[in-house]
Amino acid sequence: MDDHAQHGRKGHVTGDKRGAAPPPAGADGPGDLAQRPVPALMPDLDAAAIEAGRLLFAAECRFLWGVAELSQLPEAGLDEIAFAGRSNVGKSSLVNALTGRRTLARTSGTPGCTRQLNFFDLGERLVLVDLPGYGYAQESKERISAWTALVNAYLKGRATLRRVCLLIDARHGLKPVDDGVLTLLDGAAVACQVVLTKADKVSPSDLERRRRDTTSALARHPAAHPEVAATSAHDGSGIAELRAGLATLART
Ligand SMILES: Nc1nc2c(ncn2[C@@H]2O[C@H](COP(=O)(O)OP(=O)(O)OP(=O)(O)O)[C@@H](O)[C@H]2O)c(=O)[nH]1
Ligand SMILES: [Mg+2]
Repeated sequence: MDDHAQHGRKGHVTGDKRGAAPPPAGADGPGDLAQRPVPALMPDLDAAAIEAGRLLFAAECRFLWGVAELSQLPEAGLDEIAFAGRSNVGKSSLVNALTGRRTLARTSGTPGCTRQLNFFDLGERLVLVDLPGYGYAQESKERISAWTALVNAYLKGRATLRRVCLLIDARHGLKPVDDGVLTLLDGAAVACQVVLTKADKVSPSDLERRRRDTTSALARHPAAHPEVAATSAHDGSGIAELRAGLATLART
């Protein structure tokens, strides 16, 4: 069965899983939902947009810098897309899935895996930034507030930051800390795309309900793109569509 038939949307390209990274060892277990298709994301994307996204993310992607303090932030160059969200939501896994690499960004089932801002050059057209997570409770208060301050300062003050992908676990939805990030991005006028992660862990109807609820909540946030994406780094759902959306930001 091809992807068009799977998703029942003739004429639209959806859910192309080619190139998505295989799930890393230790991924949250998919249960019996892993193999079923996730409903189409951004169904109006045409084949040319999907292909542009595929091509961009098939380019070489290399680690540039790891930044643990604001003073170490390198001079801004290419436009940047940052991946933000609560600890363990799947930021590093999404960077790996988008770039089709298994171990580009380090992932772990233990929250607090990413401890610095990791910058990756994508084909000299765009920079991807994998951020430390918000709210890792097992760390000391000092470390949490230092990470939060670093991430917030980066999000508010980076001239080349074109878009923030704010990741939300599809099982849990928006939390107060996410709302705080959205408010910060509103204030800084930084465009934000909300991405539901771990879509393989919820049923299609729950995913749609979560998408609707999240979309309604975003109406209060002018910086947020009104359309909510949904992805699974585990089975590749929504990855091709997100690549296509992000490719519109890349240097040509
Ligand atoms: N089932 C499933 N598990 C996922 C998915 N994405 C990530 N995971 C798992 O969730 C856990 C956390 O993933 P990470 O990518 O390390 O999360 P993170 O947001 O980068 O975490 P921090 O760096 O600690 O903030 C790992 O066990 C991943 O394998 C997904 O789409 N589906
Ligand atoms: Mg991480």
